[in-house]
Amino acid sequence: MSYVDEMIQRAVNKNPGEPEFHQAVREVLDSLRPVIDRDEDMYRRDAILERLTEPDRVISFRVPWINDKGHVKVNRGYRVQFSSAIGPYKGGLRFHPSVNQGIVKFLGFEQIFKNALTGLPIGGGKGGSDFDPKGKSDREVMAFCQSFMSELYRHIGANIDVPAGDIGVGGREVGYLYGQFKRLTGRYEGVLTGKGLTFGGSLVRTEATGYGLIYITEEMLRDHDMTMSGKTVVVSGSGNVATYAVERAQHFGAKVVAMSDSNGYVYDPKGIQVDVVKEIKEKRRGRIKEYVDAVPTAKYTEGKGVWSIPCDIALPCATQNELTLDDIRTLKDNGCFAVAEGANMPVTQEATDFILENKMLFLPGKASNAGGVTTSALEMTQNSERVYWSFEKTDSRLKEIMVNIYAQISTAAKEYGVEDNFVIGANIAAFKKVSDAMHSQGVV
Ligand code: NDP
Ligand code: 2IT
Repeated sequence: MSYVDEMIQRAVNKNPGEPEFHQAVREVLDSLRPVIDRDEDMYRRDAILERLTEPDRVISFRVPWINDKGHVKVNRGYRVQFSSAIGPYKGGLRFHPSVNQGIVKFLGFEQIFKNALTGLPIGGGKGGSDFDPKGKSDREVMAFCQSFMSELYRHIGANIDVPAGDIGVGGREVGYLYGQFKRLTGRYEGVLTGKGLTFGGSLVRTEATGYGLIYITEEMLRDHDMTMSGKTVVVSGSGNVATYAVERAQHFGAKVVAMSDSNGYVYDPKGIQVDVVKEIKEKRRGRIKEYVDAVPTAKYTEGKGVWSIPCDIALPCATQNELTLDDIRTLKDNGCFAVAEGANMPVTQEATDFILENKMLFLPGKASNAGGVTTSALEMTQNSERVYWSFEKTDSRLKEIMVNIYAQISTAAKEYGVEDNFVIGANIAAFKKVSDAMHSQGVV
């Protein structure tokens, strides 16, 4: 059996009950065949793939907190510190009832490669909890965050591990987490990113993932003699990534006609009004169906059908495995020619294979959603310098880095004879950096 096949099998055998982690490992390792096969003996001898697929450490802990009725609740918290080959662990925290160890490991594993593509010195990590912030009062969310940090604080630090937001974790949660870290340690340091603008946060971090997604998508289109202008776009999700992807796509002249949440989707043929979405989601913490109260000409439909709406470009920005083989067949039949992942691994393996076989354009999340962590790293830079950068400076650095990521993944794809296969391009370009650092640092 080839080294790659052995290692895929090993990841499955050693991590039972973690299908998302298996999926992420399989996708990355499959792409690396052209690199590994050239020098299999060396990679085997140094056990590069065994070390790459085994996290530095997995931390799991009890999070007890008291709800508004005075009852004690217990959730489980995680932090997976996956790889520090190229910098301190960096990656978000996800609060969602579906969170388990396998999901945090898949996200931490992806983060290693994403962070390498940014060209900034950050390793890969991820964390979170099965806590559901939906329907909780601010006080309950604060109680949970304080308890979560009461364990997490001993494992993180500005030069050790720097968490940030992800699903269910935004400015409010990062603020509570930061306050508790400071209280426990007495240290005012850039230990979290996505902080409020009055206490060390960076301009553009809120917009960064969605904006970055559009910058790299535009760059891919430009490279294929097209532009976003005049294209019809469908975006799934209506959270942080989705909202700012819509905002930037519209800025570039696209018409975004649909958004969704886990209950259903809205179709607005005149173009989504992003201010209405912000009002519902950011201020009221409401549901996307409320959109039609403000825009009666739009239509709300219960259920998962957002991909049935015809578009040129699909931007999945909600969660993993939300866009299936059936969805991509429908999208293609309706004229869709490009998909760029705003979420982490939103397109299933079968749907990705279909996309590549049918020569549709496809940007994998580890490249296309790297704008968030990029701007987090720029926040770390500003914290170290003890300064704030302007919106324009931060946004132009973000854009520059997204364009550079496209150049790296497109060059790597060409170099290995698979032009326009950005899945292989991204995995190879990132792996080369990480494995080079691993070789140089010896057996650790
Ligand atoms: P938010 O919590 O702000 O929004 C998540 C959105 O996705 C909501 O609309 C939510 O709907 C929907 N969603 C979540 N889980 C499900 C589910 N199981 N089924 C259907 N819909 C779901 O999160 P973000 O926008 O921050 O994150 C979205 C994706 O982008 C995630 O994959 C995340 O890992 C990724 N990402 C985020 C970055 C960031 O900077 N925030 C950076 C890079 C990637 P509902 O409200 O109904 O739950
Ligand atoms: O998936 C991701 O890249 C994020 N949730 C952002 C991580 C970060 O550290 O900003």
